[in-house]
Amino acid sequence: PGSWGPSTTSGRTASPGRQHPAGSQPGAGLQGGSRRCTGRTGPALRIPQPHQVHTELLHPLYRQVISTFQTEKGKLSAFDEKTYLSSKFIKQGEDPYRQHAFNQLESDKLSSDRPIRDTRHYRCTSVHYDSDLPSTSVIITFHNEARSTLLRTIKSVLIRSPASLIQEIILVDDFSADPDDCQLLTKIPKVKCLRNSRREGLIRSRVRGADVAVAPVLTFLDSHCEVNNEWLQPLLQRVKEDHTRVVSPIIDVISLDNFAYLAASADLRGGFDWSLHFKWEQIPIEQKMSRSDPTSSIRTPVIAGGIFIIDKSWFNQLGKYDTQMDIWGGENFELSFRVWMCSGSLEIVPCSRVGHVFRKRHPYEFPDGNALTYIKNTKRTAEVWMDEYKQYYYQARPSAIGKAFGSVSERAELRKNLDCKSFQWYLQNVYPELKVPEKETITRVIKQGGNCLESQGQDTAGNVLAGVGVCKGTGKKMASTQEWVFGEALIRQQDKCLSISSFSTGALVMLESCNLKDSRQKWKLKGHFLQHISSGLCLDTNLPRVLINPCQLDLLSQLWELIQVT
Ligand SMILES: [Mn+2]
Repeated sequence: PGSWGPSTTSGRTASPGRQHPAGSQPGAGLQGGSRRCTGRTGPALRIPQPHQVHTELLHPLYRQVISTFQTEKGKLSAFDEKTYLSSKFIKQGEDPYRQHAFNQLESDKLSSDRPIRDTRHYRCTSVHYDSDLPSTSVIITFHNEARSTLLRTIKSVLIRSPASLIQEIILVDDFSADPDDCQLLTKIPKVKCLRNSRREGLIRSRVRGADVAVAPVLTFLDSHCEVNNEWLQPLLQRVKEDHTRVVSPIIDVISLDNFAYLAASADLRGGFDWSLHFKWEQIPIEQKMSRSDPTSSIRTPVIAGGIFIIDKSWFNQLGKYDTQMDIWGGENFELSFRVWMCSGSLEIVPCSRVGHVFRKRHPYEFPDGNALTYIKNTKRTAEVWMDEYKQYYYQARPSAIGKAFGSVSERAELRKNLDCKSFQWYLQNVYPELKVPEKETITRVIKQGGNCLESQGQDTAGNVLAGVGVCKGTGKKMASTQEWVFGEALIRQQDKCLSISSFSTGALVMLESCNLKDSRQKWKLKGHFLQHISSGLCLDTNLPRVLINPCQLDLLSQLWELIQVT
């Protein structure tokens, strides 16, 4: 469900909704990394054409791959695909976007096993994986998915995974209008179908699927995906090496308009802001610089949530999901915080690629409304996992204040029993890039008689000028050009800070983009002076401009009065 995705290398934006792209990245897959897969022997699991080889001369692993490939193809042909699809083809004259928020006509036109471009970095093809990887149960939940899209998801898994690694594909039909959408697919080998008797949402549906899964590893997959070559082995390898790793592929983009398969940038990880809005963001520059191996995995503070792999016993031990969350949204934060804070880790494995149709809207209804559901789910997350930092969530999402969210005592108990670390630990160790807002944002006016310090627009060189002008407004409502915020030695107006143009006497003072490390922007209040810290010079007036001069007592042009506005 939903929409979460990175931008593609072609520069297209493909992630509306809660998850925004962090800018397109040309040259996907060209970044390096520090991890090297270890402990692997034997050939890569690529499928040669049977007629090209004498199978008796092959390594046993190749022989096995060829034979399973052939039998899977044979078994698949037993399923009456034509009838399954044609009964739900889009009708002439019908809006192809109406039901699914993507172009169903284009999906219906494509074959269920169409080839897609291998979007991995070329070095991925020579990485070797263990021959004894654990098998997985693939869990796909859906609600009224287009048949052609759902079938292509399933077939891509069967065709592009070593058969021995796919234990089963568990479909959880979350009360779709037509039970046959799911039921008929059970004629395909390994495919099982569970149907909810009422709408439960993604979270409870996934837990239901996980509870019946028999393989040691769970793979959660969205219902409008296509997995790419060798997508599964790199993920299972990471989980096999350390069962507390929760791993995601790079999520490529399947166009919602023409179903073209587009490579996503390989330099992105999951991030968020204080309103718990997911976004794709660039890997921090230091990490990027130290990456020498493009096949190595990328630590990520959060996962997008639609596609990931987790060890089944670890999933259970960690408390599965918060099943009081409804329909969709926010569950990825809850899981991500829980994994990190309770001594696991999250990563994106760049040699695994899975395509996903990113949409601009949810194609289905939320019984309680989209916004309210998202607030309930993220509020539960904040209340259980964010400690005192939840204040910043409420500050960023004031509509969550006072909203009902049910009891979280069970989840709080779970956190205690798992002996998880604090959210402060998470911020310091996993996501130091997330800036903590200033504790209080009191705005003030800076007065000199009847005049006020103000920003005065840009000069011809594009600099934002500072100066003094007649105070505008009264009491609680001042002109925004005359309101200032103090904090961390900065005197700030939105993201612009009061800054000296040079360190010499008489230098003009202007506004520049705030930078905590720039000593030109640091000030302190000393009596009635506003003193620039490193030069020791004082803010002075030369109407209508402001500048710095040696501090001089009783000089009215250096006398400032701070008045709190809010
Ligand atoms: Mn989706």
